[in-house]
Amino acid sequence: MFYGMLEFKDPERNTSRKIIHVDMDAFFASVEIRENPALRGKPVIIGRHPKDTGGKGVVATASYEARQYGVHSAMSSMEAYERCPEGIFIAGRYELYREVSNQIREVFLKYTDIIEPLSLDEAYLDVTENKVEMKSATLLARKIQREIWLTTKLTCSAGISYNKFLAKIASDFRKPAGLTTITPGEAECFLKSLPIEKFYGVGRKTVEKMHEMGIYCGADLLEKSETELIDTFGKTGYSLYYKVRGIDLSPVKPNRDRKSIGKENTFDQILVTEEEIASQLRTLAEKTAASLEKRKKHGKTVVLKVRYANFETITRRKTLLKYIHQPVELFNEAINLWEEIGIYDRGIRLLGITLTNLEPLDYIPIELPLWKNDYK
Ligand code: DCP
Ligand code: CA
Ligand code: CA
Repeated sequence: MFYGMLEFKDPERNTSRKIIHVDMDAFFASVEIRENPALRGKPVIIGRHPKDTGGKGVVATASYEARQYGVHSAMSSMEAYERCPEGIFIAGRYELYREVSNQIREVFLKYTDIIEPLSLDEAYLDVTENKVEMKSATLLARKIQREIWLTTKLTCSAGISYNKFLAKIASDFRKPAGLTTITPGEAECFLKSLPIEKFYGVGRKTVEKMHEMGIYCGADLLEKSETELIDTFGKTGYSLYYKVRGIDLSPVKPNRDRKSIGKENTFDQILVTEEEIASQLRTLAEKTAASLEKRKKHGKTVVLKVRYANFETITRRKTLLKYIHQPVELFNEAINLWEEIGIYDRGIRLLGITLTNLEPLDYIPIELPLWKNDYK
């Protein structure tokens, strides 16, 4: 590819990775049916009844029975009601769905740490290297499916391939409780016959435009040149040119953990006395500690933030030799930093305590010889 004087090497197919995409079946609806088995086999619609909302509101999802009436996600509840008057409308319980989402994540974590959630009910897993040293990603996916069933009593569908794009399409291929593997050898044929609206990342507008151009499936897309696709669809066109050739090099990106945890507080009344400051720092230390506790983290760099009455803001930080997380430890370090600043006669409008350099609470650092720690 050429951009003026710059030349980029075209991406090549890399089939060495093993990627699984897992997606729960009719997620919110299945959770509700599990909670109330009387709903099984019935058309369940997740969303408030239009009668209760004055006709407003949309459908989050629907059981497969309700889908037979043409009800689907993002449809207005009113329309869903018209299509399926006997539908059972249930307001969503997101707390509960989040809980289930955490449970499936725990299952994934048994097999790999390289997990990229796309939403509450789906994730990509890179299992090229995995914690159980299984060679077959297909067998591993089956194991994960079974384990999700045993822990949540919910079904999911899995797609397995050598890149994210194919894995995602594969998980959608047989639903519910499906399992589809697309091998490097099968990819070309699979993509050729795939309808254009099934290409992940192709929105409704793009589909319309594709149809106008006579593109209905992968085989039609294959005939278009890279330039034409870029000219018409920009970045999407560029990426589709390669995807339809079975090339998608994007890595599974684990959601990076938060880099720091802390609390700050702006005061309605400017603080002037040492006692007030100490008492506020104590409160902040407690809140920060509570947050650390919740996320099961400890850290070894403490940051104190001070904003004076005139809005001048300073921060002071200190990296410790050991990890801390207790309120009293945080408070002591914050007070030390405060005393280091050593200006006691200015009003303060904001204080903040933050801990960075975080690690999981159960992480035991390897003790380095002292000389290596010296310059911290
Ligand atoms: N969701 C939503 N609004 C949407 C789409 C989805 O609130 N417009 C919620 C409800 C779904 C969950 O996200 O249960 C997962 O979305 P999916 O698109 O994966 O749909 P389902 O899991 O419900 O069904 P499928 O079996 O087709 O995956
Ligand atoms: Ca789903
Ligand atoms: Ca999903």
